[in-house]
Amino acid sequence: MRPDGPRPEIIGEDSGPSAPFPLRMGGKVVKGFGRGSKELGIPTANLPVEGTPWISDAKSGVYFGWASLLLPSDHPALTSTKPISSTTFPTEVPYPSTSVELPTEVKEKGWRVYPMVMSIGFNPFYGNTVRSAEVHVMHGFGRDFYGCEMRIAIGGFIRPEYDYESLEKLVEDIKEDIEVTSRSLARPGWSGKEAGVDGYLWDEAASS
Ligand code: ADP
Ligand code: RBF
Ligand code: MG
Repeated sequence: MRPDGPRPEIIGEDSGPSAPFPLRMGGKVVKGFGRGSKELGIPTANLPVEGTPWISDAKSGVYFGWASLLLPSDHPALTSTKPISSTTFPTEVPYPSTSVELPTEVKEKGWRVYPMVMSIGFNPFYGNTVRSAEVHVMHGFGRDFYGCEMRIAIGGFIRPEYDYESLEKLVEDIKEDIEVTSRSLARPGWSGKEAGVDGYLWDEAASS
């Protein structure tokens, strides 16, 4: 169960992530258990965990950092300028953005980079038997992006996963996770290269 009491408001050193972070993984967004957005109002893009060497040794819990997506040219997120919330409830801290401008040809291909908060583990509240990696992208999309290529650079660990007495308590903590992520990534050392915002996120190796 979750311990009572206040949580840290910000994670990590001001100068940026500390080893072993940033940790990276990527893959195509797959179908999950189908209860993220519907039950919680917080959609999570599930990533296959096979092929990520460090994941079996990673502590289960909540992590934060940056996520990239290769969106199809007709996806509303590429053209819409109106900001929409990524959740069905308001969060109090504005979403940060990267300090790195993506190369023009990378943007033209459809790559975008957003802040993210994610869970790696077994979802004790639901008692899953397989380990999952699910990413809540902090951006309002207006449409699903199943099958799209996603890359992530994890900057740090927020907290272990807990079981909760109710769904409301779980959602309350996830809201806090989103705000902690916004505050943490808003610092200068957390939005550029040292935080893993580099060519890995837009598949530079493949295009050069
Ligand atoms: P599933 O159980 O299949 O993962 P979810 O209810 O968790 O279903 O919804 C996840 C899907 O919602 C993602 O795969 C993606 O296509 C879509 N989606 C829309 N907005 C977001 C967002 N901000 N973050 C993550 N996924 C999102
Ligand atoms: N599930 C849990 O059972 N316990 C948790 O502490 C927990 N924390 C989460 C934190 C974040 C930021 C996110 C995105 C998900 C978390 N989940 C947690 C997973 C949640 O149960 C899951 O998204 C839904 O079950 C949909 O698969
Ligand atoms: Mg999901």
